[in-house]
Amino acid sequence: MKRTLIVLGLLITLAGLTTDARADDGYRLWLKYDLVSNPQKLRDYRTSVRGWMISGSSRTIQAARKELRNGLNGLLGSEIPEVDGIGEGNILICGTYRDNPLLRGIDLKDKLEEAGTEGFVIMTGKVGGKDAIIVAANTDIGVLHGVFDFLRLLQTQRDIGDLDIVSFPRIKLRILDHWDNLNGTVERGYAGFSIWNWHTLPVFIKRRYIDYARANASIGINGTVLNSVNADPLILTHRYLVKVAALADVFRPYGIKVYLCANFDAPITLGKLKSASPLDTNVRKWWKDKADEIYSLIPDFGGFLVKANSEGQPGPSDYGLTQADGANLLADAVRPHGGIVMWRAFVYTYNPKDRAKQACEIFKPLDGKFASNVLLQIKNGPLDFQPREPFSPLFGAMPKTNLMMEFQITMEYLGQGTSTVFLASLFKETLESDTYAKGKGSTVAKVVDGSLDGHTLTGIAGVSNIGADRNWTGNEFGQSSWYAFGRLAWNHDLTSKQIADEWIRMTFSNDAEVVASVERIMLESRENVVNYMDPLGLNMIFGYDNHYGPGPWVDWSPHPDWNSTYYHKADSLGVGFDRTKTGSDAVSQYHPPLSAEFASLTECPLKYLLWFHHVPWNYQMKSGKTLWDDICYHYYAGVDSVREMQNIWNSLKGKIDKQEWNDEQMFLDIQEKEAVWWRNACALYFQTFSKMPIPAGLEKPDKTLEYYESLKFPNAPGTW
Ligand code: GCW
Repeated sequence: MKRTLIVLGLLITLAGLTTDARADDGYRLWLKYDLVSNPQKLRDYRTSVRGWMISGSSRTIQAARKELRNGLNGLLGSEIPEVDGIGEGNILICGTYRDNPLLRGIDLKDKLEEAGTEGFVIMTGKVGGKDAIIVAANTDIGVLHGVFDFLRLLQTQRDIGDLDIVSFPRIKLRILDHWDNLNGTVERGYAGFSIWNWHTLPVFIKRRYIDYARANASIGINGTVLNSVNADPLILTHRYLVKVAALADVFRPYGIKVYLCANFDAPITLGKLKSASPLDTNVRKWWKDKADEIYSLIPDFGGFLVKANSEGQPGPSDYGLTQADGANLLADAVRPHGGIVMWRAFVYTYNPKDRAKQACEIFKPLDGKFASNVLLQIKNGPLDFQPREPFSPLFGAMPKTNLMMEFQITMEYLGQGTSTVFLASLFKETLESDTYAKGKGSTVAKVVDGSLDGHTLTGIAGVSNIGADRNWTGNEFGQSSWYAFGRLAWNHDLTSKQIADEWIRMTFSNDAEVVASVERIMLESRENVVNYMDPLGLNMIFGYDNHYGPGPWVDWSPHPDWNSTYYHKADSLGVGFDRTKTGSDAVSQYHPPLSAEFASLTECPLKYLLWFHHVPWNYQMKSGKTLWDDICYHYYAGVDSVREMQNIWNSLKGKIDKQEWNDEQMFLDIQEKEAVWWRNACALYFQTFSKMPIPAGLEKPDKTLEYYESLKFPNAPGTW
């Protein structure tokens, strides 16, 4: 009996160990390369790829070779040999036209011309009379991108019998912005500390730095800004630049350049000069010398990102000069080295009539004044990464300036680290918005990819959601927004559904039910958050400073536009910010017919209603409900849909890796509680103005408004 028990115990322990060994901790991101689960597909792939070859010897090609080896062996479940000839055929041939003589027998000229410097061609064809799959490019980095794309075809179990793909990026600079501080904290970071260990650099190269580069290269990201826009000047000292150079060296083979945030006052703080004025020749020399020093250490350094005269940061206005004067100062310094400057348009004063108008007021008159190697980096909306904003009217207002997009992948205002929100929908909504700058069809995407105004220096940035958490993003679904950012930066024509589909297959499973169910969760997730946080165009009603949870009552900041009340303007008559002619007239910053549409109470899209209008509580909506009832129903629908997300996820138990499933179940639990918190707090707060009852049949808040107002979160993550 005793022996049986021991054996039983041993078996249970072993079973436990096996389960744990299979448990996925999310570290591998979307590059898992697990065995292809569909037996038919597996057979097809094994037949089509009997061997592989890759030509060239650069570090980039070595990285591609390693990726191919690991990827193919993992996906196909056995050692697929690297070969040096086409043999019996069915070989995967990768390389540049220049390095691989086998490719010269195929007519690739037109396709390669289209592929450009970073793109690639993937096609099936005959090489030396034998069947082959070809991954060809003009450059080694193009080959690496092609290898990742080919592996993605297998990961997502696509048909590879008849391939004819030409792929190239539509936007030149595709960049992750890290808001990482030198002390290891991450501003608005919800996935632990910074992944950069400045203390152990430049000697200690963490495995994670390489995997970071792999992940980014696999989705076409080609730049990274290592430090926060609230920049510590220390990053520009030699001691840190040597560390930056070490990271640049890790990223180089993956086609990723490093950029740094520069503090405008660095000539004073580091250079001991009396001023940082762009007109001061010593200041100009200081920046030139600094640029020379940086490029001597990092010959392919990308350039600077600057936040100036915003939220306490120094800048050219300190000397009575324009934002363009400031940007051009740094642009001059990096120009001889081929560097660029990304200058942020997130500039505002604290007591404006309408903060949403300020960026346009400040920057539009400067159109044409920025140096050719400057890009003006504009947040997607006029304010600040809200769950929903109309697009910033600067897109479409400065045809003579290189304008780049800034999205926020970290979810400062979208549930932070715990909520499940797939941001592709938000990114797409902005990119597809029509600015009407040159008539119908002048989309934000066309401004950003340069096609509307004929710009070639184009860019898109995403504020990173990456931290030292084992799975990189805290909630594993955060990975999907990082993934989506890269995929859209490469090709903004992809749909949210296509991107979700890829990510789910690579991350969780190719099982049709899993794909369909998780896709539903992801595609609806952003609207759900909007519904329970900021329906009908409400915005900026978050907890003070940490932006965690609801805070529509916040009215105590000395900066008027840091108060929620400044934005929602609730009173006994109604709610919303009048941005029509009778109010701030922000509508006039948009081109017709959009300006008129936004200005009209009846034509304004409902999703922006309270962004542009102060609407009476008893206003009859198109739905037949009063505004008050409609707001309530949105809040309640938001909570219901989070519960629906929970139901869907619960139905997938056993179909997804146990650890990944458990983690998400717990995060959804948090999200449900937070959704109820938002709903109750906002309904109770706005009710103090509307004086109308929460519609019959809806569950009544179980706590008082005073309770919600009393909640404090001094240690909420990401604050500084
Ligand atoms: O939304 C605000 C954030 C700040 C951030 C700022 C910016 C880096 O709350 O934390 O500072 O935007 O974009 O500069």
